[in-house]
Amino acid sequence: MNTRVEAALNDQIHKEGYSSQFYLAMASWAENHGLSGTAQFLYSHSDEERFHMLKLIKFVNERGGKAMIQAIEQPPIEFKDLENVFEQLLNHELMVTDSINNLVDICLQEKDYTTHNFVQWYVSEQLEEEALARTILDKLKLIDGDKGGLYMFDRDLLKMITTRANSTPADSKAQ
Ligand code: OFO
Repeated sequence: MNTRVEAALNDQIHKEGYSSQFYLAMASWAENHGLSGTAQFLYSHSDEERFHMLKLIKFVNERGGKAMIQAIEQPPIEFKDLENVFEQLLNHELMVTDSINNLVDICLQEKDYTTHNFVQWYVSEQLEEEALARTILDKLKLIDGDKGGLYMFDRDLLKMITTRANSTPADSKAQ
């Protein structure tokens, strides 16, 4: 495997692993604040990020490279409020999108069209994840801290897990 592509894929493995831990920390925060629907949504999002990481690990190893399992830094424990949770989630996804775009660039520069093809799955996934985070943030801004609104928001996030599970590519549900 091209060493530059391998290094970029390993960097992405680390980022997906961190995403999983970051959303796990958010889920735990939500659970401790009585937001059980939000917590379940974030637990499930954390599982998806782990799947993204595993998919990369398997790809690297199957193509003759060596997937590196690196230490993951401590995610935040406290969040100001629910809006802050989803602001951080959106900003994180924007950073991940930049990283995926960089990976696409490297594949093209190194003429690694197989990896380029593989990475397209992540390009589409990022589009979905950014759109979802923006939709959720818009809802929270509308609610503007209203308790009744937050109650309904929390309940609606539970429904979103089911909708997403039914619309996610089949292989992303395998884990
Ligand atoms: Fe892996 O898509 Fe979010 O980070």
